[in-house]
Amino acid sequence: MSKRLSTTVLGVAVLSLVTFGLPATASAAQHTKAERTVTDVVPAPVDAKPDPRANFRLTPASVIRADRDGRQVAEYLAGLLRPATGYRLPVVSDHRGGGAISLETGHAGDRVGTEGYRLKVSSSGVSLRANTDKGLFSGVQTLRQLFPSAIEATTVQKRSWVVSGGTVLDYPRFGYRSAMLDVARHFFTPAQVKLYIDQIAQYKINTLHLHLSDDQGWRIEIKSWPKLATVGGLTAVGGGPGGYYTQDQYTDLVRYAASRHITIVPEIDMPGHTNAAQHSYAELNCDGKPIPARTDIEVGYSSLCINKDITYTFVDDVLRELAAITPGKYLNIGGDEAHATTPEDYQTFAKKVQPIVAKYGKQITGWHDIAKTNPPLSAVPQFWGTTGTDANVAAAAARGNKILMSPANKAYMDMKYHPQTPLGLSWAGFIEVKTGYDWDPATYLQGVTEQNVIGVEAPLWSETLVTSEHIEFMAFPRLPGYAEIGWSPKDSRTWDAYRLRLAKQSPRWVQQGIDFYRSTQVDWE
Ligand code: IFG
Repeated sequence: MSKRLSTTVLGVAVLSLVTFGLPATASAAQHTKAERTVTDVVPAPVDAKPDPRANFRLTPASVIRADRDGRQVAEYLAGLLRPATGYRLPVVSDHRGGGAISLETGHAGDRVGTEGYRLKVSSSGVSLRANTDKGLFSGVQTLRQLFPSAIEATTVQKRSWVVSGGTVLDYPRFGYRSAMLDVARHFFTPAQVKLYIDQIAQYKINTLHLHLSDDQGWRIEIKSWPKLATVGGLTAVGGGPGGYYTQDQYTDLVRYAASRHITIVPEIDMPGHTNAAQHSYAELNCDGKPIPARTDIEVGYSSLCINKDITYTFVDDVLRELAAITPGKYLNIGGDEAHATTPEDYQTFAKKVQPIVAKYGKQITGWHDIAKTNPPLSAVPQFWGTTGTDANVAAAAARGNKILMSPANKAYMDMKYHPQTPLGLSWAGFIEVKTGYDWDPATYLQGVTEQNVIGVEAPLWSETLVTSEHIEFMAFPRLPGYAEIGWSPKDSRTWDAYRLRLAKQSPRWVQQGIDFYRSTQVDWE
């Protein structure tokens, strides 16, 4: 081969190596363009400053560095990033040089409090600092959204991973940001509940209220009253197979939720919504006679027997066992729709039961109907009305009770989006995405203002929901809006700006396999 020809061949070889070869030197643009910026994040941060010159590229050599207190969150972050990147992303306690995502706890300043964080993304690395691991977890949810949405894929995606540059300083407006799942009307398995936990955790929700008992089903094992689960757990709305959590399964759910920095709040609804319990134990009925199981969706016909001693033995045993496996500070004792309990009996029941919660070291939360019983000041009535006034709730707030806001005509995710929505109910009205977003917990109720509000909850009742797909269709896209209402500064929340950020969330849901409702109010990506 002539010298010139061999030189040409060599030249072509070198050129091709460089262009397609290992040490990628492709144009800088391909590797530094970010899909998102810090101003796209949901919930909207307190302060987000983009810096496109500071994009960070994750590479196979990247590491996640964490101090001891940040290790659990670092491993969680690695678990989020490894599947789609295929990178090793070791979690290390020390690392010299750049290319690291570093998580540090402590000295983040008082302004960010216990749930906030400071995030800085620069071309040399990512720094996330918070006063607690809970704050790091919040920051990781923000960092996650600065990656391309393909990061949510569960299989390796051959592409570059550019994280949008900039700084974020963030902390929540309300400390209690909750979702409720009704596992009583229809039972959802531990795996289904864990899936929902992961879906709500990405929007900084920190509480999951499980509605564990109702007329149609009892869903938690109580060892001193075994038939509650073995009989009361057999049924469900529509006659389905039902189910229940053993105490071990419930404990595992509590642990899983805690690993996502979510606290479980268990609800035993009483004195109404008790048919499953009274079907399981005839002695709980005033006349001691058995009553049939109910699988319809009527409400307000059942009541514990207020003047029987066994009722309070039952309540004490249930709350004692539940408190023992619930590390969170609240037990929810329901209290709604006690239409089969006289007002006097309702008061009698409250006076006997509320001290039992305290005896087991827990604080009360319950539907706002409990406000009329003058509960302890540590109790949190949960507003579920549909009008802007409620004298009992305003009085409770005036006394010093904090109110959890979940007005049914704004926050009930089991409400249909519109009349043709195949799932859900409509007694509180239709809740399109904008309706669910465009309200404020501190101005909804007369006499309940910012300092009276502990936070917001988005309940999802399951009369008409059977599968995880049903849960997802009703929760998405509304749930991120409630998360933003609970987290973001009030004056930075406008529908016109939010709907643009919400649209950019949808590719993540597609990657996560969430079949969300494509509201025409949003120009989905
Ligand atoms: N109201 C009942 C729920 C459920 C709901 C469905 C409360 C507090 C209607 N009580 O909401 O049991 O049936 O939207």
